[in-house]
Amino acid sequence: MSDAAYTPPAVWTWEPGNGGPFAAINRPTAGAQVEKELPVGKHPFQLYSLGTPNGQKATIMFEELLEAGHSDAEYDAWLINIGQGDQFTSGFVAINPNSKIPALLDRSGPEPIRVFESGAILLHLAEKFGAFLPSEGKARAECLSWLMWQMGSAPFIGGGFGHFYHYAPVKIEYAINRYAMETKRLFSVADQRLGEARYFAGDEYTIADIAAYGWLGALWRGLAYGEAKTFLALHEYENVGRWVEELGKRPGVRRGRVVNRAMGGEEGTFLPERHSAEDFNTLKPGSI
Ligand SMILES: N[C@@H](CCC(=O)N[C@@H](CS)C(=O)NCC(=O)O)C(=O)O
Repeated sequence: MSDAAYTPPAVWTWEPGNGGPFAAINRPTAGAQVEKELPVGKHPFQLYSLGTPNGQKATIMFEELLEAGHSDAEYDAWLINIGQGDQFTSGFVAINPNSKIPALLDRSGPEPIRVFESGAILLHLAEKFGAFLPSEGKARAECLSWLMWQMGSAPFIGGGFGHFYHYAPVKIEYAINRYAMETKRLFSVADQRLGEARYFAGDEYTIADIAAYGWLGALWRGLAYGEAKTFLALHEYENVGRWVEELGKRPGVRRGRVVNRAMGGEEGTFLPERHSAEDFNTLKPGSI
């Protein structure tokens, strides 16, 4: 290995610029950096997000609920541009002290309820609408287990593999080997599960699938981290491929994955914000 040796000092200190391409946005402290309120629309649910794999979990869930006939699940999706620091405004921090998208304000009851962490948003909505979450027994336990598996594994794929393979200003062989191995292991876990069951929880499509699709789907379709699909030989995971293609035909998934996107494709093929079902009609034909 040719990586330069680094001896950590006794106490680490932060200097602006030592965070790679995220240097401008990441800091070692929490809390608001700017006083600014969030906009509020007319619907019961206010989503503040961006169309990343974590953000897509929430938009796919809303579109799946609407597709299933839950008209009370109407939502406003506002764009939080994490590259410009929108996650550090006082309004956003008030609903997510962790300053990460997605974050939700549920205004459907007598007092607004904040929900942050994509897994918590999925659970909150699933319980509220009695949808995409088996009510009891083995199927519920499987659903919750795979949901937590996904939430625990995403940082290894994104913060580990994606960061060191694609974003890091220096390519560190040790780090890439470590996280490529872990990402392939996670694909192997998913592939074995989807070889024995149609969906993660069993026969039923659930929030465990919605959570996993943003990540596994983006990598398997070659949409994340440059040449990662080839580098990780993701075509080997045929059961994951079968599942990604099946989910990719669902209207709720197709609509959800274009909402809150700010880039990555021709203009007019995605919706940075969504305030009504009619907004999809403004897209170029074939966008969803
Ligand atoms: N565990 C969180 C992770 C959310 C997350 O990492 N969001 C990223 C975008 S995918 C973000 O907001 N990053 C902004 C930052 O780190 O400043 C969840 O699943 O909601």
